[in-house]
Amino acid sequence: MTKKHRNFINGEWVEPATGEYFENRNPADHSEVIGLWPRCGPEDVERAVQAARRGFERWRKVPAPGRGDVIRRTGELLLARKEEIARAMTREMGKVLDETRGDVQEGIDTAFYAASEGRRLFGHTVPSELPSKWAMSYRRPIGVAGLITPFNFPLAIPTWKMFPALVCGNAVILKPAEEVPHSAALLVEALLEAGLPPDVIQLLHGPGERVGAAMVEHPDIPVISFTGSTSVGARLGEVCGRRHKRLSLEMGGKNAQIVMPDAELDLALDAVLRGAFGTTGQRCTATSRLLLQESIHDRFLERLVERVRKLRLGSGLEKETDVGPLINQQALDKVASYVDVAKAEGDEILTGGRRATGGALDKGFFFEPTILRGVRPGSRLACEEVFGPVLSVLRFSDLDEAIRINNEVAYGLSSSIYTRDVRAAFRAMTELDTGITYINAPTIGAEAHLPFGGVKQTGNGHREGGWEVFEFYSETKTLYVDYSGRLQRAQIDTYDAAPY
Ligand code: UN1
Repeated sequence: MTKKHRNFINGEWVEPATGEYFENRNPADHSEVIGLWPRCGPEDVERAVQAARRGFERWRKVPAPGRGDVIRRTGELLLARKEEIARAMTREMGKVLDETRGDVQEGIDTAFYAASEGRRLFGHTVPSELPSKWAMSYRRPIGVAGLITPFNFPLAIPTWKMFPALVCGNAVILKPAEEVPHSAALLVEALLEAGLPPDVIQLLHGPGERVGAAMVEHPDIPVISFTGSTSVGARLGEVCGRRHKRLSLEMGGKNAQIVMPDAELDLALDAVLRGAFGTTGQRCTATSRLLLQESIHDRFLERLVERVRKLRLGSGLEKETDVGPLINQQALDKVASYVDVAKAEGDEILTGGRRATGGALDKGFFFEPTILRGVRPGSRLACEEVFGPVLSVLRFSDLDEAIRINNEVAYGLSSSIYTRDVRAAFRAMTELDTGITYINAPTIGAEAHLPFGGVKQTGNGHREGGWEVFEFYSETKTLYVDYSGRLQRAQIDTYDAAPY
């Protein structure tokens, strides 16, 4: 019988109040059921919130370096279990083992970095305008943080949110994507084993429309962090605005790699292969546009197509596999529909363009790596996020035009330029309208200790990763200490009674 898994609420692994479950299947072989997972409802959310509130009251009193120690031990456990977690992750979401190992490593890096922040969490000490008075700020926890995470980085993205939230002294409720409940459970197990007080973390499974929506509406979850689609992010923004909640959104991208004529073309070629087809194109940072300068356009494309045709599709657990499956049937249908749009828009399909079939591939959601040539700026394939192995190629004449094309989409997460010209590189660094720009590196590959996030429709001004995320998960408190022994009036006595 298929194993029924549980939520983690109030310090226990428990069945859902709804009594309902959903199947988690392997996207590389859809006949394989990995397990049954709870399909929670609002009642489960309510229980989790009440438990998390108790957890918060306890956890906020633990000194931040101590909270950091728990996260460091979590990182050590993840390190010891890296291979086991990577395999479980590949099995439930499909990307190749090298990439799931990288995903776990990103979580480990995040743990060690966040632990070190537990010994900083700096405030400021600044001079007061009045004598015998000190002025300072420090950072306080906020409360219960609701974290809603996607399928594509089942470990890294929950840790990006959870570890800083915990180091800052908040309690957390994690609602992972329905496709990756197992990875989330392994993460929670590591946290508990590392010594996190059990009611500080709650794990709820189920669909976003039900569980995520109830979390966002709940008055006792003052902080929400979401990674997912721009359309869902917009809905969350409305609710959080109405309820005065703090909200961090990481949403879509339409990232471009620009190749200048002076670039090292071999390097640029390796980069676009990895950026466009790694994780089967299912990254927010995936390269989904390739901008080629006209003098190298044909030459570069010819070599790229040759390399792409050699990519091997299959289960991410097999060593030979370069590209795993898409996550589910819906994703497959969406990618196929974009190929239809491309045809209707007159783009030329240089390779791919259809579901990959034959042998074991028939059992999974495989799509052939696809290159579209002649995509016009402003067309749907030039502007919309596909979230699959589909690369739109656009041609430009000079850097001005490349920058213009890069910037004329609604998203702004990542961008990349290959060039040996320092002037072009600096112009790209300052003029590409994205949250992240890479010089001579692919659009993917962000590191855990730097801010991560995008501009325009990609985000709402917050960053994950790095030092900035600690500001999101804490509230600034300002302190004034007057030891003058008299009433001192700011703005008035400052000048009238000043002793100088
Ligand atoms: C995402 O796709 O949402 O930079 C995150 C990268 C990874 C993280 C991607 N380190 O591609």
